[in-house]
Amino acid sequence: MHLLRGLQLMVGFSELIHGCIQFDFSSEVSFSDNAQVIGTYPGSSKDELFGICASRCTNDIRCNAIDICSENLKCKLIRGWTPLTTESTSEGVCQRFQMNCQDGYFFDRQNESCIQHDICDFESDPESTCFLPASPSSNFVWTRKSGSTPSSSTGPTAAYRGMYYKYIETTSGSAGDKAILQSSRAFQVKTYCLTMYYHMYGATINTLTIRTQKGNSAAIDRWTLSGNQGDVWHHLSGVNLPLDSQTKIIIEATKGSSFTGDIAIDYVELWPFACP
Ligand SMILES: [Ca+2]
Repeated sequence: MHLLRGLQLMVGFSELIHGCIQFDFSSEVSFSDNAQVIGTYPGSSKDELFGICASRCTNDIRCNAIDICSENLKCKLIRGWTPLTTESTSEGVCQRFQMNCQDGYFFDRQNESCIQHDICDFESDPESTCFLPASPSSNFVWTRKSGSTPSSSTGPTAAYRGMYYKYIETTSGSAGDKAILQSSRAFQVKTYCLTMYYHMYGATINTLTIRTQKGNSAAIDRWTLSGNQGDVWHHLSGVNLPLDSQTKIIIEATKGSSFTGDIAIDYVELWPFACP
């Protein structure tokens, strides 16, 4: 039944495109597949919605699925892989279309191919797919944790996504100690975009830094934040990282003066293009 409806929608969809680049979807995904919404666009008619979604999805590499919601005249551009947030879509309200890509891959429309991007969600140990293992030169450690950190008044009470995150436990160690995650693979010569979630809650939070280092030359800070940011996960929406085969990514947390300095990160993604 889904297949038949999908075919009917594909035919209807082609007819509805008015002056937009054709959106060449391959299948309808099931409504039980949740996905991260990256934007919503209202329209004045259903015809217009298809046009908006087609052109947006053709030009936006982050999008590999769309919802057409005729009842409230909205289209939603969504990432069609592992869920990040639960979206309240119900059958009969929204029609969802998606390119055929495996989990963890997204569809590069310009090159018409599925591309993998890097994710560290810290859900498994060891995590063979994570591009940011601990650096052997660290004098302090990132600890993988589920639930609250041991001390009150600092650290998260749960992962941002899934069960596990990584954090620095600041009950032991000395102020200024640095815990380092360092990329372990070679990159192409281009600018990548790094996104992640961070939690910096406590009276003696020190500093979280993202930097790049080419070979043995001096590292370059690309993003840094210090001090208490409240008891909440924040989204780092994108840091541009010019990379190549010789350049490493470093994520470094520095310990503060007391036990109320726990810094945590979760769901680090590296996209093979500059931040939009
Ligand atoms: Ca996680």
